Amino acid sequence: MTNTDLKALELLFQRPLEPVFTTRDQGKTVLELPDSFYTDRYRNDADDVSNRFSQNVELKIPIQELARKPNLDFAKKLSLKNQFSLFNSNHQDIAGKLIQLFLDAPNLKQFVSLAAFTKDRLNPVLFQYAYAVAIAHREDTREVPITNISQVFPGNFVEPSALKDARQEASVIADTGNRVHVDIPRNYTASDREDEQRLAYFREDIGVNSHHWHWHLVYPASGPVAVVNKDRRGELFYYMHHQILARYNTERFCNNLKRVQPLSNLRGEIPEGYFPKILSSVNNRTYPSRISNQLLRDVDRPDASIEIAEVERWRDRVLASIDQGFVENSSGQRIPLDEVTGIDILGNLIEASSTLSINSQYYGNLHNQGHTIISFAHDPDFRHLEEFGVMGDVTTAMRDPVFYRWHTFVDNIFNKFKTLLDPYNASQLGFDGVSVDYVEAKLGASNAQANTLLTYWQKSSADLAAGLDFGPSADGNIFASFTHLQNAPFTYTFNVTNNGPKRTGTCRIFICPKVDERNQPLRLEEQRLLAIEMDKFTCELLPGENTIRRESSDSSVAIPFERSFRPIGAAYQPKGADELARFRFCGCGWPQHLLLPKGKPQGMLFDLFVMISDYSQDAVQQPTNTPNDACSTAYSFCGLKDKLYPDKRTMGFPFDRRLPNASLAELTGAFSNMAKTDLKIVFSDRIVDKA
Ligand code: CUO
Repeated sequence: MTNTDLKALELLFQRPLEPVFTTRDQGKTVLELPDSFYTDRYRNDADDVSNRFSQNVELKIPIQELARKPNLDFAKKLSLKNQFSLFNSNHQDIAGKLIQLFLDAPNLKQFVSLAAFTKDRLNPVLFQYAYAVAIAHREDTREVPITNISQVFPGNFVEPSALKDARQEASVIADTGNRVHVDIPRNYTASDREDEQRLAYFREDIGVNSHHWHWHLVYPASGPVAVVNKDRRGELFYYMHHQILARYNTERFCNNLKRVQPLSNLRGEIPEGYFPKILSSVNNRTYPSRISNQLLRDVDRPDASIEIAEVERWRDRVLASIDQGFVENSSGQRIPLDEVTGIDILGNLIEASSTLSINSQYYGNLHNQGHTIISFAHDPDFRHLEEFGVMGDVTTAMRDPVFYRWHTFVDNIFNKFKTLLDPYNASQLGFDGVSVDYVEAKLGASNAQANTLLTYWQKSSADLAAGLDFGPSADGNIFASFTHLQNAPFTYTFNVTNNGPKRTGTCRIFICPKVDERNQPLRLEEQRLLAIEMDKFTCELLPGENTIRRESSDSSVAIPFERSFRPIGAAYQPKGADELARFRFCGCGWPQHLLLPKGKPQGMLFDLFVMISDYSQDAVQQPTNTPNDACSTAYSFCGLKDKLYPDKRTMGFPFDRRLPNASLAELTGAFSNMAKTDLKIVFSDRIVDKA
């Protein structure tokens, strides 16, 4: 990146808790601030401080004076040491204003100045969030890569003793190349006395949590309309979280646990306790824990107040609206919940997006306030001066078993709406003259057996340096090793006969578990709610026989490990324009290493389901002049940047609605454009070191 302004923006992701004048970019670069930028703490020593940090640097980037200093009073309610929560309406509001302020900066230089000026005056997590949203949405910052959140605030993702080791390693061993990898322990949050611990590898996976953070970053619920009002965002809120639950429930079957029970009763005890043992960067305390069998109570604190009865009232109103088939806006107008837009309306209203909800006064703030009540269960009236637990933070919420219980409650509301719609009919499901004759999924090895896939543990490492503040010198890489589930890459092959002219189809691949945790067969209605989207892509069908091949690594759901944990320093950045474009906003996507559920050592059976639908009914006309987006591989959950969602069917099609047949076999028997085969996932309990 030759433009020093863009470089400065990139550097502001580094060392989030250090003052903005300290060296960045491995000690090579410093931002030269106007005197008026120094906070009161350093103002009298501004010369000293700036001289001290500008010795021996290779590059000084001058920061322009601000034309007008912003009034930051709107953010006062959130102190620099408070925890910041996207589920908290006050915090959402503050973030919305800050994003608007960033977007309003008239040019790149003034945006850089504004960011440098505000950074040390605002809560650092708030700053990093709003800053990342602004970078993602400003026209002039398209080339700035957004640092992965696990690197900005590593404490939210890993066991804190690993960070201590990392700091020590960095202070003792000057040469980055000689530093050992710091090991993040496995299974550190509970013992196997706790059944839920069997899923810890999924809940506490760094890639899973960073995906979830990234999704909420791409689809904020409040803020400037231009940022919030993205194509089908409410529907995508439903679908992305629905898919997380399908995966989680299937993962539970693999570990002999039953499906998640929805948290429908906010008056009962929550049997699942959770002790996160991770550190919040802003106050250097571990996130509060929740004991087993905790009762939820009304929250009445300076930073949040919500009564359980209010949430129940919102829930009842939403459910009643679904039964009636319409919602009412604030002027009492009835808006039908139809089969195309109904789910999008409900998604924004239930989440709730204060900017997009059709009537936030009446339908309230159901999903977010659920997060809030649960996250303060340990100290609802602030008598112990404790902050929220992991459920209050999008970077950490998925670690807690109760996340899945709350989201199952939310998902059941969406599913209820979908279940009331008519089942799909033959004209919606079929594709005349197209027949899928054969499907298989196979590992790469030449002697591999078709339809037997493999999972195992893998030990990988990622660079956590960006977020390590006050290291000995502003340098270097800190590699942390951790163990995660992995799957061996595989290839799908389908044989398709096209008894018509050349045409285009959309190939949709799902896997559905066949049996539950007790080995009892699942009905189609259960399978459809557990269907896991694996991939979706368009395919050209020539007249006659076609063979379609697709690699698991090309999945429209997932992003590669390397993209989740890429190093982002100048030395790593690609030169070519296309390559550089890839470097942009591309961190959203399900982690490829969790593409397949774990399976079982003896093998676990799934239905591999393939459907080719008629592209002429699926295609979406993108508005002209949208910039070419180089990272569109994970669009199923994340959409395309600055574009319409590229599939006209409702998300999850054909499993989002009831189906006209009694079983999956009957369905694929009735429609030639669908096929299924038995697929076995075998888990091998060994740890493979990443080469
Ligand atoms: Cu993603 Cu509840 O929406 O965490």
